[in-house]
Amino acid sequence: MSAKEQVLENYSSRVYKNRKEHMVEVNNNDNNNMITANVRAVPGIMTHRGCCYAGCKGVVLGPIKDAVQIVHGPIGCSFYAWGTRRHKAKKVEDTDHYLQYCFSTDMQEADIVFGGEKKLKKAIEEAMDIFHPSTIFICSTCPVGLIGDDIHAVARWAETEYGIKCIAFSCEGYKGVSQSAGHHIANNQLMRFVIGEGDREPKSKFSVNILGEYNIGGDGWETERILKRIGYEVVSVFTGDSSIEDLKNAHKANLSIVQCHRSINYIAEMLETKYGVSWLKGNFVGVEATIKTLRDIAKFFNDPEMTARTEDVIADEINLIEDDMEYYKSKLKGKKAVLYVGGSRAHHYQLLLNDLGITTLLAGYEFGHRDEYEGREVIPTIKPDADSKNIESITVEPDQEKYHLYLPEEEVNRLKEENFLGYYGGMVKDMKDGTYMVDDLNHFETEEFIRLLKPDIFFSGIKDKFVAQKSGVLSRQLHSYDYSGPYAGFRGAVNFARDITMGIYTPAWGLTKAPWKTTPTLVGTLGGEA
Ligand code: CFM
Ligand code: HCA
Repeated sequence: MSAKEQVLENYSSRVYKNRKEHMVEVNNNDNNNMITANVRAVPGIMTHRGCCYAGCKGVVLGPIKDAVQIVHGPIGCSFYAWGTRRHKAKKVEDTDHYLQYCFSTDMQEADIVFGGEKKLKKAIEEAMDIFHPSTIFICSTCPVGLIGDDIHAVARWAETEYGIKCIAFSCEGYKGVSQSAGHHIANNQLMRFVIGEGDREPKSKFSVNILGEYNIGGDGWETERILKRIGYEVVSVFTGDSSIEDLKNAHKANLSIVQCHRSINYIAEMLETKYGVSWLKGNFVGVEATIKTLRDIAKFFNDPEMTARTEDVIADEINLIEDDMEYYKSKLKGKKAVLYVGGSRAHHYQLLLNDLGITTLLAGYEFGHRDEYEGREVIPTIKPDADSKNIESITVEPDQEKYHLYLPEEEVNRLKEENFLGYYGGMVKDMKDGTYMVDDLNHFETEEFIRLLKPDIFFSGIKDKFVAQKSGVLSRQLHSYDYSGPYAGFRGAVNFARDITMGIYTPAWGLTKAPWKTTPTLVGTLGGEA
């Protein structure tokens, strides 16, 4: 019986029927790797997903450094979002910087009963008095939607009262089925109220946006370093180490490079429709992946000098890391991994693992949609359900004044047909036959798959980390990088390889034995027997 069948076998027939649709044994030959994703978790199952508020405030908005981001809700939600995601940012002179703060209305029972708008206004007044920000975001948590506070009206009030930009995000935690709904809500509002407002002309025609790069552990800095070294101008990064001013100018770039497709594909698409900015899916995690992405960008700009410069930089960067990578590869070759992360990294990190000779046995997303698993070609076949229909989807029209194309339209269309522009092939095409994709891997399945597949390392987040460790298996966090990083680009690959090698050669977890396995922790008699 396959590992998948062995895990499923434990379920009641109703849960079996549900969960089997979320597990695929990869077979790229018969081309049928259909998976169920972006639907509700089974009630009562210990899912490792997060909420809509986490996806909006925590993920997409969180890294924007110069907006005061007020969380309207009980304090717990704010505490949770206070620096835990490790989206790094540098203070820049003459730009506000609020990332070290945590702004909350600290809703109490009385606010829930009598309404919280007054308290929200008070919080804005206080923020204005102390910090004088030019931008305020208001983010809703669950109770705000339940009691019906009108945060959008409060935002309009703040704009008139103080002459600032104030944007409200109705990202109540319960919306949708995961963090994914929150990405969409954040994308919509940034498109409505930020992107397109700037008039800063790029200095170079080789101008790019990096979309879906949140600078976790400094990844975005390494990506930018490489791009700038080649000669690209980075107009905006969504949203790692970003400022509102940068984001306002995103429409001025000639190309968007999409790192995390799940969290930002809405903006990538809308930037193209409204302003003509083409996008291509890149990936700066993994040495080979980084090289491919750089060559793809050069192919888009189609300039002999930039192409040559790209090759020079690649050669030089490789030269600097080659020996280290070879050494770590000699230590790691043949090891086996399982990856379970949000919506992108379970794919991207497989490529870095390949560079090091590590095989992936199972990979899954908490909230990726079918396109992240199977590729964008399946999008037309995805049936919207009640949960996805609840999330607003906005449409944009070409902006007569600001629309611009770098390549002629026919060329753009040709490159789209080639699946070069505007395409993401998903994770499955990079996976070997016989390996597993599991969507919304829950606590029980984590334990079971670890027992059956016996990986050398389990990559995930804080909620599942301890499941692995208690099973005696090394765990590394692919969200927070366990306080290390950067892991992106050339230098990041070496950091990653070093951290993994340290972990694998410190097999502490496998050497420990749970105390109850050696001495009974409960002593007594049952039915008269010891
Ligand atoms: Fe994109 Fe992300 Fe991810 Fe994501 Fe996240 Fe994250 Fe993640 Mo944690 S935006 S989908 S919502 S790459 S916070 S930086 S690590 S789950 S795999
Ligand atoms: C989130 C944020 C998170 C959580 C990480 C984890 C992050 O989804 O709410 O579970 O360890 O990267 O900080 O994904």
